[in-house]
Amino acid sequence: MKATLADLTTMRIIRLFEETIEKFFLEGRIMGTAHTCVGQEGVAVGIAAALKPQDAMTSTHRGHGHFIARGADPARVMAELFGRDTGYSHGYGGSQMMMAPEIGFYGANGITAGSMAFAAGLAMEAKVHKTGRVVACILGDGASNEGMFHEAINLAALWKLPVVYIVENNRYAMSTPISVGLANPVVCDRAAAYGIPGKRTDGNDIEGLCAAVSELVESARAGNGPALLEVLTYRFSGHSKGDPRVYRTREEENEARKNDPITNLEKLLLSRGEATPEQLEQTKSEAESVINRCVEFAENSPSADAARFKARLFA
Ligand SMILES: Cc1ncc(C[n+]2csc(CCOP(=O)(O)OP(=O)(O)O)c2C)c(N)n1
Ligand SMILES: [Mg+2]
Repeated sequence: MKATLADLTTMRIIRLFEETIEKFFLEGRIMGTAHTCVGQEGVAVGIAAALKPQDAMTSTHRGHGHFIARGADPARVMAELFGRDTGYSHGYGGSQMMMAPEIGFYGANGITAGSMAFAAGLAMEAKVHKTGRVVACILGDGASNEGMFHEAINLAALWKLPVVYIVENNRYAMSTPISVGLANPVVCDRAAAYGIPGKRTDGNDIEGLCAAVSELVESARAGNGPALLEVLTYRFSGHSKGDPRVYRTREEENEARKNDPITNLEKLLLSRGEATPEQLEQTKSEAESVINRCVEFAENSPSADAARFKARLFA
């Protein structure tokens, strides 16, 4: 992949989407909660760019960015958060229960590591029916400590399933830093236990990340079985809405912000002469108008409706 202004726009849309909904939650304009991925936009865009249309992606509780990068209509994602009938789950799922198989997105998932066995199942279907599909299963560093991590990777390795497990190592699981949660902070080392390739890459460099994902995805497609890719990133936002982030310092956050994936891509495009400062600015206004449209669409959509929902389910 050669990153373009379009990738920058997508990353900005994801960031502004997340910042906007965080504000709406705090204002009580939307109910429930959500986990935003501010700072992790490069991971979403880099992974999505490595997948083919027939491939599948599974996500986490922090899934809006993955979903939008995979091609979801951000207006329908917003509508779901507003509890509207036009949302991806007709307003009944919310942030962690959105799915769109028609674009190869097999769901956010509120269960930590919950998508891992599900992804192995999707990969098994691909293998049995020889569809040529590969599954990219995204999980967090915290999820790598769940039993499901080991169960799923063991079976995927044993049966040589076409699935690539991608760990977004954002250094925290809720308030627990990896220094307290991981006996070995290098998550991809665990691949050796199952005899599969394990790699680490930088989530703030979308071209490098995309190349790493592509290599493992194409190897899985060729029949070589699963792999474990660890992506180093950082969530600038709190764990979920209103998190005061007392478990880390503002200095640490400021340090991490020096490696912002959006700024990195801006610098790359400028240095290669592939964008002018004006074009970079224009991506900001494009993202703003997309998000304004999303809010307008969500607000003007009909509320979730039990009768309509039921009729669709049993149609
Ligand atoms: C099985 C299960 N255990 C615990 C939780 C509560 N929980 C929600 S998010 C989270 C932390 C996940 O951390 P990580 O996998 O690193 O993802 P991140 O939040 O950093 O994206 C936990 C423990 C849960 N949702 N499911
Ligand atoms: Mg984490």
